Amino acid sequence: MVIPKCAARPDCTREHGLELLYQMIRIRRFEEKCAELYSRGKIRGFLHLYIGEEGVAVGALAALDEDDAIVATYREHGQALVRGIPAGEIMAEMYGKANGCSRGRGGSMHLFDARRRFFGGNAIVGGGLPMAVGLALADKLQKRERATVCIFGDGAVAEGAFHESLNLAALWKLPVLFLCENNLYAMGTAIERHQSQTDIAQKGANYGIPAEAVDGMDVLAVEQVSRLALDGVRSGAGPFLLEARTYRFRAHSMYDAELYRSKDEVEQWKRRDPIAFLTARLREAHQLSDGELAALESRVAAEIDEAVAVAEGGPWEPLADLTKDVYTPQSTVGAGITQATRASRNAVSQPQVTP
Ligand SMILES: Cc1ncc(C[n+]2csc(CCOP(=O)(O)OP(=O)(O)O)c2C)c(N)n1
Ligand SMILES: [Mg+2]
Repeated sequence: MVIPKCAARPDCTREHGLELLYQMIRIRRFEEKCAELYSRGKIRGFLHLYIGEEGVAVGALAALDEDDAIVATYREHGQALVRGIPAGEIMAEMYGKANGCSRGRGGSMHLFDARRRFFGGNAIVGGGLPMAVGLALADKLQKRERATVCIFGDGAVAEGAFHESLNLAALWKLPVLFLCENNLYAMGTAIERHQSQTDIAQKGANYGIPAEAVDGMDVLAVEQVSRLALDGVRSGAGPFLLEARTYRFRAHSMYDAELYRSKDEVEQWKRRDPIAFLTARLREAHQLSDGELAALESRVAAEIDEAVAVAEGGPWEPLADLTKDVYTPQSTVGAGITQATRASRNAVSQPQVTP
């Protein structure tokens, strides 16, 4: 039997091309729903959307094996979905429900699933890098042939943890793929305003780490270069630094006046939408019909409806468990606090600042 090739990249099948498209649409629609639920007060706290950057998560994670580890940032809904955490568990976590993947204790920024080797969801910029190095060190010491992909933003490159982590990973030849999602901004700070060298891939050379920059709006290119990078990482050659050049179409967090960039710049990048890009390439090659695209969208819509139902129907953590897993002697935490006070403290109002 001849397996049809994906017209957009001859070394992959048409089926694989459609799978990549499906995963990107899943992320996009899931997050659009999150934005809507946030406006309705169902999701509270912080919410950082990945819309526009889907090609990076989908491309890079397609190159991973099941037992490879992922360490991500607070902009991690897409990575969590692609890794296979059920959408309902992710949505329930967004709601803060006890059936969420972090039992409702983490929320949007702290999706976590150790069984699936998804180690966050980390709110601290650069905080995931040393963790990834630790995970990879454990694998190396225990002679397990697996890799860790460590995802971080351009803002993390300004942190000491970035340099310390690359140094040790290179020195100890650890199996880490450092994946920088360079979306050109760290909150409202453009990369030119926080980096003396804006070509992030070049920073690998300081540590003797091979590095590459890739168009993050092209999922096929991201997957291809991630596979090559991981071949080296798994062979014992040590870490790899991959810079994916991408762009977020939305604000940093849910609300941000976006005074740091022009509307025209955003529109220019929207023309390079990773979903539209792959859709167009598949359609030009007659590998995706209107009916197939519609079927794909309805499959995604059904999954999201189901996820919302799981979140809506999920239980709240009982008040009695409020201090569970809090490492302070029980007696000093609850003393003198009435049930009513606890309940009002629990009902946190919308934060005014971005973390
Ligand atoms: C150590 C630390 N410093 C500052 C912050 C506040 N903060 C939250 S997100 C952010 C910007 C990070 O930008 P980047 O790493 O490029 O990721 P992006 O949001 O663009 O995906 C900052 C400074 C933080 N969370 N942690
Ligand atoms: Mg950034």
